[in-house]
Amino acid sequence: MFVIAVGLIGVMSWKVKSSVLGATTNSEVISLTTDPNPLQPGQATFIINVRGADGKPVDNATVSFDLNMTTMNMGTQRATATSQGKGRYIVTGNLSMQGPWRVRITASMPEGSTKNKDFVVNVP
Ligand SMILES: [Cu+2]
Repeated sequence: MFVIAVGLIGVMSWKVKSSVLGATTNSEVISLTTDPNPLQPGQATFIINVRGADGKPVDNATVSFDLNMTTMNMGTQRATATSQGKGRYIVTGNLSMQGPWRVRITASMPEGSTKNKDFVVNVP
């Protein structure tokens, strides 16, 4: 429970900073941070953390994302994230203009399930 509480606080504080909206759809946890943060137009690194229902990092998931604006079709960017260990995956994308972008994360978990989570990040 301690780990889960810390995770929620982290997500909430980051949400305030970056105007990110995300909905948890299951007990597993997919969380997202960006570099830079706050974002700016151009290349960005998306840092995805994947944990199982037990709160432990999941390293051998297959994590992919697709990226597009919420307000217009800019062409969907798709890529597979690279595992860095400790449940951390990174992938880059091009936020080519200011405004709201939808980041859809798909994680194929080692036990066979697939988890999806959408985030909206704002490029100010
Ligand atoms: Cu646009």
